[in-house]
Amino acid sequence: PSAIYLKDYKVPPFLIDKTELTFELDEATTVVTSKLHMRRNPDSTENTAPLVLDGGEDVKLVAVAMDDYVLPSGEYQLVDNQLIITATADNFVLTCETLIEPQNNTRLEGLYRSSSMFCTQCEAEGFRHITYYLDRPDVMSVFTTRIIADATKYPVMLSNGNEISRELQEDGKTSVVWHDPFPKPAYLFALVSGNLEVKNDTFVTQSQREVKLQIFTEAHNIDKVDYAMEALKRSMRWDEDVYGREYDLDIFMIVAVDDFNMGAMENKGLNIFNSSCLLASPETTTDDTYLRVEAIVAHEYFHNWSGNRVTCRDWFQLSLKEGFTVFRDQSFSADMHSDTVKRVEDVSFLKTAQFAEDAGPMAHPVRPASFIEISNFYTLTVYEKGAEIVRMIHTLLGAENFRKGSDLYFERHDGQAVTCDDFVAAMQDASGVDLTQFKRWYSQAGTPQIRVTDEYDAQSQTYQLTLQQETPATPGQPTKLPLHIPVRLGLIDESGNALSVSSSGHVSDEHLLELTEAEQVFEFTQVATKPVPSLLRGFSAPVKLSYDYSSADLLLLLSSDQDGFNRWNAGQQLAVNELNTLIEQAVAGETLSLTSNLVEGFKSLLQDASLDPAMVALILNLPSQAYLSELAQVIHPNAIKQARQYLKKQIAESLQADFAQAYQQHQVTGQYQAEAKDIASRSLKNLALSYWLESGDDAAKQVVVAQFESADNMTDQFAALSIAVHHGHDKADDLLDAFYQQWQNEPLVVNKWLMLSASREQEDAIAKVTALMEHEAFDLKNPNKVRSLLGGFGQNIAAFHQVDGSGYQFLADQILVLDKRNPQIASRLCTPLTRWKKMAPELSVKMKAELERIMANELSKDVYEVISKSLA
Ligand code: HT7
Ligand code: ZN
Repeated sequence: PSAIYLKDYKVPPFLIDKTELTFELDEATTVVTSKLHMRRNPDSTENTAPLVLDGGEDVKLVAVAMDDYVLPSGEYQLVDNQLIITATADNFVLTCETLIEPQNNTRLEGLYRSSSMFCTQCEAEGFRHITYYLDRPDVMSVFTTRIIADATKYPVMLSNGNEISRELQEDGKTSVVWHDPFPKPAYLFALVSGNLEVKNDTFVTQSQREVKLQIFTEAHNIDKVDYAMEALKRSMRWDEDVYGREYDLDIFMIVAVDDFNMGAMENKGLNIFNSSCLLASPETTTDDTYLRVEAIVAHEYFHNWSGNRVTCRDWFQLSLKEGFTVFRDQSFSADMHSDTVKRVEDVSFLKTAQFAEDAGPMAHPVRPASFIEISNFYTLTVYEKGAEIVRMIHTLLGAENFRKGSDLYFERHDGQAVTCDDFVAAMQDASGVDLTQFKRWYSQAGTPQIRVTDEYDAQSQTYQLTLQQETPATPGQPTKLPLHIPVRLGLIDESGNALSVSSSGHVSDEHLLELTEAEQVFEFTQVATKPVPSLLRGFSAPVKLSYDYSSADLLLLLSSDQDGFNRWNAGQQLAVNELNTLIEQAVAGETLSLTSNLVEGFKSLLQDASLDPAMVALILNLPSQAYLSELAQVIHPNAIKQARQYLKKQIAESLQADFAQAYQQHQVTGQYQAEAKDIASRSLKNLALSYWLESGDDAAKQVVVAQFESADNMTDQFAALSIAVHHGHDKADDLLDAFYQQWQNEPLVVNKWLMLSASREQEDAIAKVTALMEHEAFDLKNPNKVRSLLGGFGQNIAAFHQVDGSGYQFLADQILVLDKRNPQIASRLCTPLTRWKKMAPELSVKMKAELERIMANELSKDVYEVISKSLA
């Protein structure tokens, strides 16, 4: 397989003004007829280029006609899944008849079957698995779609836009026509047909138009869509209030499907969701999932403007829509719940997973310069780091100018397919802020590092901060240029009070520094006393910042920083410092012992009633195995695990009574609500229970079982179960069995059970996971189940990182099997193996051997790209 490059971009030689599609849905062979109203692109210089349409190996061409002339086989060619027609007029209608077999489509790209329904997934290049087309985002067309099916089996027949006719045909089948007036690329096309139930609602827009809202599911799930419907209405209102964006069609539909490669898809007017990201009920859904459902409903809805009305010119610009839309959904969730909690969660995820990606073999810029398979670039870098870039623009411009910038962007580019440069240009033009250097964020991969040193002169009451930035080399990018980095900061005195100081003539207790050079000195005057700097407040840039804080400084920040985010960060840093010392001791085979006063810091947090319990829980939650691995130069998984367990036990034993008390104190009474206040209490209560059990108190053992048995919501029941399983509770087996018995008819809950069972650390864990693959609850065809089981296994440190390499071998075997069915899923499963270079040598060789074994097979483009880049 070969790479394609951003530098080779050319405008399409042909355009498709109108696309008319007919689907004759059938269990055996589905017939697709397309009529493409085409013309040569006046902006293209390739005036004599042949017409090249993309198809797939699973699309069988029956007939092709140009205007009314049926092309004989000598007048077109089929090469590498492309349909090539050399002689074309300047304007013509191309008609194609193709046959596809959705029931045999295991890749879940294009048109496929999920349970009893037909559904589609066309982003990024799925449409070519339906029919021959110019399957690229800069070809935007007005679609009319006719669906013909047996309405007794498939009464619901949906596509984009508005339904314009429905009639019973003479042959007994039903024909439904949909028309979408907004030009769109093929990746936003959608079709759904099946026997579905619907929940109806309405939304009145800011200009008083009534929009019909519909959520479709299979009958047994329709009672779980109320929360998503409310979340949708909140999203629609928020986008009007915050961005001035109104919905544009008369109907907005969402469909839940069980088999889906990702979370959800923003098809115009017809979003399709993985049921795990849409369905919610208190008994079956945890708080985390409630928040995820709300965020994903919002994310897909927000794409209607940031993605659909204004789309990407090419797939290298993916972050144009994804980074911006993630930023929008993060802001929405922050507004709906707690700003600080949301920021901590997002940053924690970024620092754990995106930083690891940025330091690994697949590191790429937010706007990649090349790819082999675009599906591999739906990454944390494009999404999460992309959102951080938009957030930095927001910080540099301020809220008001940012809004002017987004207004200008939507106005200037409505109906167009554009680039990240166009986005930045709109922000710059609307605000007058020069973003020329800032644009390097889009093209440079790697996580920048900022080293900070300081100097205080008591006599002149002057404080100097020196900031040095450097971005490490990444594959294909050996050297980097300085970036434009916004650094928000405040200074605090030894009692924790904010110091109001002067910088560049501006007096305030918070400042925004703009770091643009490799090294820069910033001076503050009127600094009454030697300060402790609170740096990078709110995580104002996606960087690794280091400053030589003493433990006392960190405790001061933890207890008194005015910035909630930095209080959490100080707590994390204290815990990381302690854990790193313990990890060193474990690697050296020494007896572990604590060296800091972390426990005292945690005690005062637990006793401070003025704090948000959610923040206390976040701080007391020790840095994850994955985050500590990201920070390590060389990863020793078992030493990290040992260090975490030891620290947890020490904290638990020292603060046993505090945890027992916190558990009682944060009980939530009344009906379950997925509201910030209750979620916060449940998170602290369950964290306290986990520490309390770890302390060895027998009373906690009983409480765990009692909570499991009496909980009226999944958050509490699953928390009790996970605590029992991970702390080796003697009733863990019974509880796992009871849980399966109780929920065996709820697939989404069963998936949680699969994940937890696979992550359970036991001697014979690989055998247990192998047995689970044969369990009635498992299904290799279903991505959610594969992710649950193999994702759970990946978290099983002892099993996955067996020194004999059997854990890696097991995963490699699964990747090879899955690659034949579903390359996108197989490719994502490779991630843990790609981190082999940082692993302790005895593990690293075993991982590499498995990568080489995979590489020796005939692979999909997806897996080939990831494995070959990892071995390079
Ligand atoms: N824009 C959507 C991307 C997506 C996708 C990409 C590749 C393969 C399958 C997929 N399903 C959905 C999701 C989003 O970011 O909103
Ligand atoms: Zn998206």
